[in-house]
Amino acid sequence: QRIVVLAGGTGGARFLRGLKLAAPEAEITVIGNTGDDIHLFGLKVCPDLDTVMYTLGGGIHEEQGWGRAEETFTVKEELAAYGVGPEWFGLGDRDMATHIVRTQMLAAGYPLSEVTQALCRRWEPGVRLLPMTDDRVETHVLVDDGDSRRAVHFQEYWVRLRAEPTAHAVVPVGADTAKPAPGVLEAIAEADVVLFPPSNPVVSVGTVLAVPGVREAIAAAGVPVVGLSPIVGGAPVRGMADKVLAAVGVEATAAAVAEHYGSGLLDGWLVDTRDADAVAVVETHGIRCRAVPLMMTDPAATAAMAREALDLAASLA
Ligand code: GDP
Ligand code: FO1
Ligand code: CA
Repeated sequence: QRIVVLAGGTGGARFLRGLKLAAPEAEITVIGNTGDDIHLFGLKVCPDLDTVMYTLGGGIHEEQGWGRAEETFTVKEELAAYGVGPEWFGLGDRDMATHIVRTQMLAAGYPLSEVTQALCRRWEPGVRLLPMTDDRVETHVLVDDGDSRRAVHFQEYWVRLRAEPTAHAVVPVGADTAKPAPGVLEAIAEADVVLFPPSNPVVSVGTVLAVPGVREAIAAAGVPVVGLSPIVGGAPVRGMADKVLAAVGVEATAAAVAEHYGSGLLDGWLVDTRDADAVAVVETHGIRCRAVPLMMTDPAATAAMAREALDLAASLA
């Protein structure tokens, strides 16, 4: 079975760990969000690709959900002593080695997709990890700033500003002219099922879908597309997805997110048991829906979620 998953960072990576347990024989291709990418200290940082790679490869900081386990911050402290920031982004020493290898390979002319493959030779994530594009895409957020508005990089909005200023728009800058990375459209065309993990619908899955051709390839594949809600009980399980949903005019409910994806894209949707009332609402939009436990408390619970998603897909095939 060939499974394609459009993934962000923590939510996507944790789901993938469960999916690998649920479908050990499957060939899993992950199309990773690169809209969160940022250049810092001359280094190219790809938070969501790294989160997937470290989580599946056993190097992740488990509680935090991003960055390396047993991380230290000596380089960051030394940079700060020179007055060199940003001080608000925690780039650790171990993690930095990844960014150095990546930046060096990019400077030598390798595309991000090949660099990612090279990094994965160390981590062996057990999935094929593809960046959505080799082209530069950077998500920016339009926020209130006193009496005016300004655009800030997504990481500045999310990490420095903690998503506190009202967001009016989320723009994946560069997406409109980006090309899908090699293998992306092929993987979708050959897929038996496409899954949207409980990743951020706007800045993770939404950004992957903003790459021209991806949405069309999913529709053209003619295979079941099933998603899992990152919103449980009217709020994100972790993080501030409600803020970016508001910026695109979507309510932070499991049903509203399904409607946002739409029946043109989505065939099936899983909501948490405490959102069972949403099932009927989602089905009125032409999307098959089931209520099952959606808390990724441990790999076994997450594997059960993945099984439910694959079952729903099989019933729609
Ligand atoms: P990020 O790039 O690190 O923000 O990660 P993703 O975009 O992949 O996923 C973020 C989303 O994961 C958040 O909106 C959370 O609500 C969701 N999430 C995290 N843990 C869980 C969980 O246990 N269950 C569900 N249903 N969603 C979760
Ligand atoms: N998230 C934070 O909230 N604070 C940080 O200092 C931070 C550093 C960081 C470094 C490398 C990396 O791969 C991820 C990092 N993240 C950090 C997580 C990440 O940038 C975002 O939380 C997600 O991309 C949100 O979607
Ligand atoms: Ca992210």
